[in-house]
Amino acid sequence: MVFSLFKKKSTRLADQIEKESESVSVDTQSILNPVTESKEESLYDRLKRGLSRTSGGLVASLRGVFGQGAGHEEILEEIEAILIQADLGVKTTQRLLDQVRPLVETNQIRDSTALIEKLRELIQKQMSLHVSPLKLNEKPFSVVLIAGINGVGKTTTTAKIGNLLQATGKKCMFAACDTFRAGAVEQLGIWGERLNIPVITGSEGQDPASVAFEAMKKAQKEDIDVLLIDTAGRLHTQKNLMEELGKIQRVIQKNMPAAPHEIFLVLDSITGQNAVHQARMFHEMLKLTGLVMTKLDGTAKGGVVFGIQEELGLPIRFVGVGEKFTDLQPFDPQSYSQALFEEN
Ligand SMILES: Nc1nc2c(ncn2[C@@H]2O[C@H](COP(=O)(O)OP(=O)(O)OP(=O)(O)O)[C@@H](O)[C@H]2O)c(=O)[nH]1
Ligand SMILES: [Mg+2]
Repeated sequence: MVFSLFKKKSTRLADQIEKESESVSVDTQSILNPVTESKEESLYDRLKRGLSRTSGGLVASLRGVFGQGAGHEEILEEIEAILIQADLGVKTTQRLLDQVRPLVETNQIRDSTALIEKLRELIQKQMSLHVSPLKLNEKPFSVVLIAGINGVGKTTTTAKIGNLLQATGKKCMFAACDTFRAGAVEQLGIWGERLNIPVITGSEGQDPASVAFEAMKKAQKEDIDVLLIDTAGRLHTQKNLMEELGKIQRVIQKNMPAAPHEIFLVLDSITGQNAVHQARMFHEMLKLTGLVMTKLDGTAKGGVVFGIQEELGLPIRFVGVGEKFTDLQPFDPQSYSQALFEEN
């Protein structure tokens, strides 16, 4: 059944979505060129604001590294501690240090400005290696599967991606495959209504794979460009969750062997390095094509975005930098590395 009108709305959620929807002003150009735009608050400004808790501490600490009389070893140890503090991860930090060490030891880097610029450059270069185009132009339509554990921001991210794509002229459809919780279906339904994006739903407890199957048929019939499938984050056990996702994936593939074209894992940045473990678990099951890091605005450990990409070799596709509707943006290594070291 296609989600239509909600007679009885969960008012708090509806109010919240209404509030967010009011501030929707998606600029098509900025989706295509996220780096260069400058409107009232550009994408970059929003990213900078989202990352300010991380960059504030990171830059202030790095500024203090070249104190009077500090020896090379002392300086390098301090840099190491600061990068780990920002949650870049131990291995990733080591790799950065290996590149910075000879420059510090030969005095090619002897002040914090040069150090920060070098770190920024290395992070940008490294992250750019993983950039690859999204498969969202597939025929007859593209299928995007959104997975992740409980509460990381899957449903909100599904809606936000739908909105971004819609602004670039793509006709979208949502499939609410979290049938475990009645509220989950309703939540996506409200987003669909607000964004004018059809939502395929099932009844509570219905096999989510059958909802995905129905959505595939509807998407074909209704000439949809991108079908976005929201899934459950919590089931009775983790094993159940993985099996359910596997089943959804098989049903989609049976319908269209090349699909899902994109499989995104949504990760809450606040989880820090634990996200690496989550990503490994999901990657094993689903063969992920990319990651979405949410809630960068709520953490002082925004370095985790770099750490995770380095650990897993998976591209970051989008980042969430706030609860507002416009606070999701395509990931761009240059903006990220710049915002990470921005003076507040
Ligand atoms: N600050 C902030 N909050 C976010 C962001 N993304 C999502 N949220 C909030 O995180 C909460 C959970 O979001 P949902 O989209 O319901 O998460 P979910 O993964 O679908 O949750 P389950 O379906 O219960 O597994 C909501 O309050 C969102 O507004 C973000 O980038 N920043
Ligand atoms: Mg959800």
